[in-house]
Amino acid sequence: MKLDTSLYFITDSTGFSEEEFLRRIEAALRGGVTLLQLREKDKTTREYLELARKVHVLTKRYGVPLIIDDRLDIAMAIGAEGVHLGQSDLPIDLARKILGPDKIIGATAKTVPQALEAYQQGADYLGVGAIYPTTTKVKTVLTSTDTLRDICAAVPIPVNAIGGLNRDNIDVLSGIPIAGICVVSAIMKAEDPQQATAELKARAQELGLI
Ligand code: TZP
Ligand code: MG
Repeated sequence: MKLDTSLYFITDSTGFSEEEFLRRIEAALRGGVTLLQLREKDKTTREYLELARKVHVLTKRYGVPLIIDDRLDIAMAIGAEGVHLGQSDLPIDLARKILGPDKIIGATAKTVPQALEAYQQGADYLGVGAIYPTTTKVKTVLTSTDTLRDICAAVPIPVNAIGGLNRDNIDVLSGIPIAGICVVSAIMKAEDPQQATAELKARAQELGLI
């Protein structure tokens, strides 16, 4: 499956029944997300694995690669297309050694040195942020759009902006050569996730971001 980070949906099942969570994921896929990450922080390994299996059935149906946050073992166990690793997770070079050249490895970077290191170790894309404060469960600090721009210039791989982004504020990214945007709440918590996805995509296209 081809890597297209232009509209990258990162999920958060907090507060949803499994049925509603999966329904929202399918709606986002119908709305046009190009990459999907399953991100679970409070589940047991077994729970994470079972949910990943179910989400993978959906993403495969829509031809969208599934990225598993943090957990290489779960990504491998279900045959997911890739894994996303932060600065406290397994180092990118070790993950690459284990996964081989074909799986997608994403990395979080908040500075140019972190971005260069992740790229040199074999990351396929970078997530950079938080651009705005976020209500999503995450330990993060803000990253300026200047740093985002510097990171885009420093590495030849796709760079995505993340953090508090929605249809009404992504104009702040105009003119920065990002490959795409990552969102959680803008889709996950939308009244109509399919429509929210389609509208976000249209806005990002209108601004020339993707
Ligand atoms: N990393 C930096 S900000 C963030 C992550 C995982 C959460 C983004 O969530 P939202 O709801 O799109 O602000
Ligand atoms: Mg992580």
